Amino acid sequence: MTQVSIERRDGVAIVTIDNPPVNALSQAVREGLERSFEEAATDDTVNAIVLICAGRTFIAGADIREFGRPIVPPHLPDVIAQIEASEKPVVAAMHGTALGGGLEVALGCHYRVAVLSAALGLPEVNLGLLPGASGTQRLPRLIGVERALNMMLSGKPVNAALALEYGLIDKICDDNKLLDTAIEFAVSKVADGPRRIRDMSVPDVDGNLFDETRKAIARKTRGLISPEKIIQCVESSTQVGFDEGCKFEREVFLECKSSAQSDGLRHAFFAERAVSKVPGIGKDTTVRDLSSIAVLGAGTMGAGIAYNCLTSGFNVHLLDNDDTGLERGATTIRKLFEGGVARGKISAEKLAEGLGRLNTSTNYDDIADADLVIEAVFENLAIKKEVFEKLDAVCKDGAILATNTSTLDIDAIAGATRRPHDVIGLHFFSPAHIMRLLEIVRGAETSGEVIATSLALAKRLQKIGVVVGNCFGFVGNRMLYSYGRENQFLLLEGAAPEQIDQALYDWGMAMGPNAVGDLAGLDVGYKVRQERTDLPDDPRFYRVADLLVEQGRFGQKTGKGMYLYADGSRNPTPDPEVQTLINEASGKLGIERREIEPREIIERCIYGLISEGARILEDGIAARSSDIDVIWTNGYGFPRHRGGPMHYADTVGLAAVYEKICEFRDRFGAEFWEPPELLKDLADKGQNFSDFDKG
Ligand code: T1G
Ligand code: NAD
Repeated sequence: MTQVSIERRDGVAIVTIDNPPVNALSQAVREGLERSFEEAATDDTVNAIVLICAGRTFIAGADIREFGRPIVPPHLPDVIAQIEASEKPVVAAMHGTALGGGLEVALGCHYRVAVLSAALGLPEVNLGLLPGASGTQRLPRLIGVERALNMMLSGKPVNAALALEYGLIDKICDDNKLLDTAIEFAVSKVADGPRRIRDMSVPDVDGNLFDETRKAIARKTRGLISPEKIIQCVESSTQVGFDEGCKFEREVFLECKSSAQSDGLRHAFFAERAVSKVPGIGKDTTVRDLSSIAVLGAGTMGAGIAYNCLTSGFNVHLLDNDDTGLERGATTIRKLFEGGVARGKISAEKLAEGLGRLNTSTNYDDIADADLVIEAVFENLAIKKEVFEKLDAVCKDGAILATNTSTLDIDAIAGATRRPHDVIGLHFFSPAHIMRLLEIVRGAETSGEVIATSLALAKRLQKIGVVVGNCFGFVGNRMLYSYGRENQFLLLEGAAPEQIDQALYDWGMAMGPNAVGDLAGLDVGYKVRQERTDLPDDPRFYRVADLLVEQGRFGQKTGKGMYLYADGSRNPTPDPEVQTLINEASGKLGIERREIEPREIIERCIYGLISEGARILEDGIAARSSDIDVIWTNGYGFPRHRGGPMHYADTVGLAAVYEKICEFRDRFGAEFWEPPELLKDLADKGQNFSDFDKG
């Protein structure tokens, strides 16, 4: 199939790209553009050119799949230069999302027309890249330096109305009038001829802008390479000519493209798109209609989940068996709405409309007609089984009964009903209305319909739904146990809480394990450990955490946990009392404390994750290693630019990871560090986890 075609109408050549799903600028498309613009340039019957795309969107960027290998000519900057050099006016006609290289192509055109619903952006920074086809030199010339910089550093698209205001586009038209409007516009520009952005000068700008921008984004872009490169490129546009600026841009673009960070972020991009491909669930699997959702338990999670459902358009019934709890939950939801209005995220009308779809009660009969029930009561199996027995009795046939349990056995909970095929785990992450991850836990009898409906629900809630199997802690929390275990051991062996947290924070984790424990509440983990009967018989296992909880130090919620939180602040301060407690515990356990280097802290905590991740793949609890990566980068603050724990292992090399884990086994014992068979097998074959996924 030709991916680029050309036809003529009224003396206008219409060059159409048709490369589903998003008209990415693959090598074939670049070649097709080169050929078509050559043809249009040399055809005397052609006075102007319109570039348009078939399908759901204008060009959504370079073909990211090509970035893992050497780029094959024609190179995009050359194709764009050819388009701009046209003596006949070229009009870009845009719909859907004109992104990255797609917007750069449009900036190579002389004029731009877009439909009202279009979005235009340079999201390369999200892939650890920068606009590498003259975008950093053209956009400042067209819309000004500051706006251009903001668009490139945020990676967020602007809508057509704002693009018109910026001068990024010349005309907006109705969604169904794009081609006609573009042809008419092209004809109207024949007399004017081309208007080349390269010939425009960069508007003056306050020289301090770049350093101020660096300061402003420092925290958010901590450890990332490409944001600084973007600033350097845009700064160069104010200092050197167009061609020299483009030359510099290309050099740093190629540097970013070959970086481990971009590789990690590109992996994350595709991994998040792969999660929706679930074995046994096809496009023909029935998705049930969901309009009314009941949320059971109005606590920390219940209130957040209810708010998320309300802001996604569902009718919500919040139920709790405790009036105070219910009132607290309803108040939390109202405050979340008011916070949204205060931040300008939602309108007062939306607040009223949203709260209008909320009902509350303590009576189970009031939720008999709910299409979906999401249970978020105490993390106690007996209580959850009792609740599901009640739900089974009152809820209509066909209702989906979901539990937000963080660790408990879905099959045991489903076993309390006569409809285990309608029971599923929907594991939200705190805060539920913010965290993008939704672990969808399939029980042994959960039906395909219920799984497919849960995936559709995740999309409506703007979550990334990852389907996983049923075991203790599913994927995320099961791996967290290994990560946390090593943290606990390191505390006893000589590392201070703040030292461990700093090492992992510097390595890229959003927060260290001890600060996370205090945030989530040390009592939550303690209660879970108390319920478990299969914990290792090792006196060191979560010893420090247990001692803190037994002293009432639950974390932020009690003003002290592993750290101190003065006057309700959320800033952790090391507490000498805790260090004394830890030193005494080491003494009682006969552990000789020693100096521990950051490298050992990182390797033990991260390789603990990788090792448990490999076991999860062996057990079939996750379908792909990339699913594990999506869970940890979206639910546990694992650095996205490292791609996730399994991708990180691939970048280190599984042979080296295996060797290190064997060393840990020999030093710390096989109970916790026996290398998984899968890891040994892949390492022996010189393969990695992405090969496992392909298999
Ligand atoms: N290259 C290759 N495949 C792509 C792609 C791309 N740029 N964009 C999307 N896909 C695939 C995706 O993997 C999925 O495949 C399918 O298309 C649908 O995507 C030189 C260096 C456009 C807003 O960063 O943000 O240009 O899973 O499920 O939710 O300066 O895709 O079906 O097999 O996401 O409707 C810059 C990336 C590239 C935009 C559509 N561009 N794409 O969202 O569908 S770098 C981007 C998106 C660049 C230049 C630089 C979104 C979307 P599959 P989807 P969607
Ligand atoms: P919470 O203690 O804040 O709230 C639980 C609520 O359930 C309380 O309001 C309580 O009154 C109510 N409740 C208890 N028994 C009930 C019953 N029989 N019928 C109706 N309501 C009842 O707890 P939480 O932190 O929101 O956790 C709820 C669930 O979500 C647990 O299973 C937990 O493991 C899970 N979870 C928690 C987090 C987290 O970070 N807190 C994250 C993910 C999942």
